Amino acid sequence: MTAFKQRVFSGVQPSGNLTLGNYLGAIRNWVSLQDSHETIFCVVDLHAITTWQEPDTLRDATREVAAGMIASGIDPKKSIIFNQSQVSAHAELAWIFNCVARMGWLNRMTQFKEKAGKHKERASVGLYVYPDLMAADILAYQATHVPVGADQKQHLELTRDIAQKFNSDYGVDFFPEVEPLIFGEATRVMSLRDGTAKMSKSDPSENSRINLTDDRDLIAKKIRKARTDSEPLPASLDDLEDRAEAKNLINIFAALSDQKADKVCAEYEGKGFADFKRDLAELSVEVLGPITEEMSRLMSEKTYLDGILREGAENADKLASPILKQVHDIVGFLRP
Ligand code: AQP
Repeated sequence: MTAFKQRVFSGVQPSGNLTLGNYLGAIRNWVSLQDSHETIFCVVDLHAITTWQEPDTLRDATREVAAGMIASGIDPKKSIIFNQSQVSAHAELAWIFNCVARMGWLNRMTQFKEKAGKHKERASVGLYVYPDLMAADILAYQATHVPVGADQKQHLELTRDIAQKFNSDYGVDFFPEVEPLIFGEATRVMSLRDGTAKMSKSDPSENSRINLTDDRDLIAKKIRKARTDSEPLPASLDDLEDRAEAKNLINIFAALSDQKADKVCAEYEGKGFADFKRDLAELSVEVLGPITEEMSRLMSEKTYLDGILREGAENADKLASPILKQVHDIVGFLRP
């Protein structure tokens, strides 16, 4: 008898180059789940267009995210890899969830506030209802576990609220409770220029992030140029509470070397940043170099990547279609 495997869903937006944040906060953690769970990984292009994307760039970025997943160790034989727009259940279920979620819930979402900034009247409606689409991404597969960076925690709480309200509105026990899986020493990787801002694909400053398309020299250069302070490193992470940039670099070092952040601190106690940055640059190049090189090789194999995405979409659709049909029946949509 085959043991029951819990279903995992997660995604990345093709809204720019993959960053070290996407890698450490999300993709890297997906790899180890492939053997123990049924895993579905999605390039969420419907999410990407909540802010305007140039169409050809979006197509390239979609392949690039798929290449990044595969180069990081996601195995298309073990996991479903596809792009969201190819499986219509996502958009259809998102509409139903737009009618389940409450305006008050969405008004509390900090990501919308951060991304829309002072100009929320000019933000797209899509950006506002983004969390409803995210709930649909997960629940279209009745997935129960979602490995993400810490920034997505609030959206996952909303997913739980939507699932609960749907179940209670229609008197069913249909959508499962979703668990966020947030792990590693770098659950929130910060900008290399400002330790209080999240490292993000769409930050206008290239030096704020490491892209998985950067070559070895550029990775090392960005680490060397990362903002720090003039104090020596302390013995423990607790002593870095007011030194956001230093804390971020320690967390990155810890995540890349699979160590606890406190251990890294202890190792560099009393030293200045010159030594530490030299070692971090070396470590980053050692870990990321093979991934960025494999990604760039895969990008020259468009037919292969498109084949993976096509097959992934077919398999994803086979899982989501019957679930969506049941949702239609529950809601009362006539299927004559
Ligand atoms: N800085 C980060 N630290 C840790 N995890 C992160 N993630 C993103 N940035 C960091 C995680 O990566 C996964 C995919 O994120 P996404 O592409 O769907 O959207 P995002 O969180 O909005 O990422 P970006 O890079 O900031 O994109 P833009 O600039 O387009 O908005 C998620 O699991 C996320 O937690």
